[in-house]
Amino acid sequence: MIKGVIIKGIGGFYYVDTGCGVYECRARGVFRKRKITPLVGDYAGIDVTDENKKKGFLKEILPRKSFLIRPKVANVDLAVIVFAVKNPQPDTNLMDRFIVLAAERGLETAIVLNKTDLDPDGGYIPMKEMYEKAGFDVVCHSAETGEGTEELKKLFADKVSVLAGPSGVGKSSLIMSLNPEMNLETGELSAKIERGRHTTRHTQLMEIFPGAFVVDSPGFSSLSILHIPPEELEKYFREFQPFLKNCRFNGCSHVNEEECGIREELGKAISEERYSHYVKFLEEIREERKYRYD
Ligand SMILES: Nc1nc2c(ncn2[C@@H]2O[C@H](COP(=O)(O)OP(=O)(O)OP(=O)(O)O)[C@@H](O)[C@H]2O)c(=O)[nH]1
Ligand SMILES: [Mg+2]
Ligand SMILES: [Zn+2]
Repeated sequence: MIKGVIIKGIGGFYYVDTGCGVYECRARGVFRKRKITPLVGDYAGIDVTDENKKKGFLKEILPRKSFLIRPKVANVDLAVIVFAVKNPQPDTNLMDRFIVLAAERGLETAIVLNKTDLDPDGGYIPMKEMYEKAGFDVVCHSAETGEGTEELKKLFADKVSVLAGPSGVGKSSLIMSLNPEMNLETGELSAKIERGRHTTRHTQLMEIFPGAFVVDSPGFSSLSILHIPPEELEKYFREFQPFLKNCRFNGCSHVNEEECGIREELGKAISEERYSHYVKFLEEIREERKYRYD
């Protein structure tokens, strides 16, 4: 048996990079029985069945350090959330959902505001400042002008990162701007809407420069946070953390309780916009739980 990392999974085949080539592998039935779905980013043991044709079988998946559901990927260190400053318009509600999910999975998070060339007046600066104030690294990038390329190289160095964000924000283009040899398919937004599908159709792991492993994945337009217990939501808003101790009541939900440390910081250390998403998410989660009988 030899070991490698799953870089792609398509049509029942898993492509495993062992460092001595990429092997096309089928999964043994044992995975189905144990209800394990191999993911991009998984470290796997394989049995080679044909060395010349580079074919084999997946034999085992090594324990995972982390995994994300959207996109489906294992063992990443950093989630990089990519939004365009324009075309398509940024949606901070969706951005905050992704931030919550990545935090819940224990992943580091960074934000890229892409296509800055489309807004030379810098209308996105308040959004950048809002996320910086909340404690995130925010890189402004343009594949057109090359702004932010060096900062991105630093961000991706010596780790496994996943790019996540809506369709058309320029995730694949961003990878190509760092390494044109990657040869990924990119597509116009209008063409995507006409065809009703994403340009990137498969999640794929690649080494874009030595030591910098990046996962490109299809964009998403919605994300569910309903599985998160309501009392845990506050943990995933990082700027809330220093002020939780100031709430008068144990189990304060920070919505309408008196003497709430979070609401005292509104418009100060905590932005109204991020807080309004916290309240929305909490309502959604509570609403969903009303109809549960467990
Ligand atoms: N003006 C401008 N256009 C860009 C930039 N980056 C990407 N684009 C364009 O935006 C469109 C979408 O880019 P993609 O890289 O395919 O977007 P994606 O996020 O990979 O989309 P999916 O694969 O569908 O999730 C393409 O027409 C790109 O040429 C940028 O920095 N500036
Ligand atoms: Mg893409
Ligand atoms: Zn409170």
